[in-house]
Amino acid sequence: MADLETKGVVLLDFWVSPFGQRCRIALAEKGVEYEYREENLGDKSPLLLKSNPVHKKIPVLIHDGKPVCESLIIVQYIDEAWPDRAPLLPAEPYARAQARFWADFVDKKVFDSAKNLLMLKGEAQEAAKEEFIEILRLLEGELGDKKYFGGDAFGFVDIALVPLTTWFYSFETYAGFSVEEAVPSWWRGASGAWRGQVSPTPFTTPSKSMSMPRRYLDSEESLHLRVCVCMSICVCMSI
Ligand SMILES: N[C@@H](CCC(=O)N[C@@H](CS)C(=O)NCC(=O)O)C(=O)O
Repeated sequence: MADLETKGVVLLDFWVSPFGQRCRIALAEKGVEYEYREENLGDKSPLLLKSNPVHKKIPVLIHDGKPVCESLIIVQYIDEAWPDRAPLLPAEPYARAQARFWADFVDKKVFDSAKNLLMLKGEAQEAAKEEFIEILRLLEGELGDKKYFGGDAFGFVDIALVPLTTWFYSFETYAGFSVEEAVPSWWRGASGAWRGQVSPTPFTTPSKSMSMPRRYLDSEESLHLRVCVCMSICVCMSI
């Protein structure tokens, strides 16, 4: 059994975690072979507790025995550790800083606002909905006419955001709004690019939700249910 002394790449993950999906997408983009280890978040493995003693959360990437924690830091690490293929961050320092800014924005704003959408009710939920739509509009403005956030190539900000869009159907259903109506150009642009470029077969969550690159998902069965379960787990355990 592999442990922290093992050579190679191990990903401690939870199959529907959007944070874990970021790491899986980055590893797939780079063509890195790795061992996937599913964690039971209700009964965390000694390896997870040892590798991420501060937050005790997945994902954790263990590379040649050295653990790296926090999904955005893991994606940047993957980009630097395997630099020869599919650059995820731009080379130019200012463009790199901008990419980090927007990925951080996705973490701080999209995720936190989404939690409010699911947890608040009545007027407070209405306010959360307005805030969420405003956040999507800011992202829409940053995307502009570009195919991906970084330009022509799928990259760091796309990886930060794509897994969270698989939750959009749940948000829409729960909070009663339509992302497509609220930010139509972003819907057409970003989701179209992700569908067309990243996945040959569009993966669509039930109804009209945003697409998720299919090759990065295990199965399309009951995605909505799984997303809700994961969302509940993530929300419940981080508040
Ligand atoms: N900021 C972290 C968030 C990771 C996270 O929230 N992971 C959840 C699963 S989706 C987790 O491990 N929860 C278990 C816990 O909080 O005890 C990242 O980007 O990696």
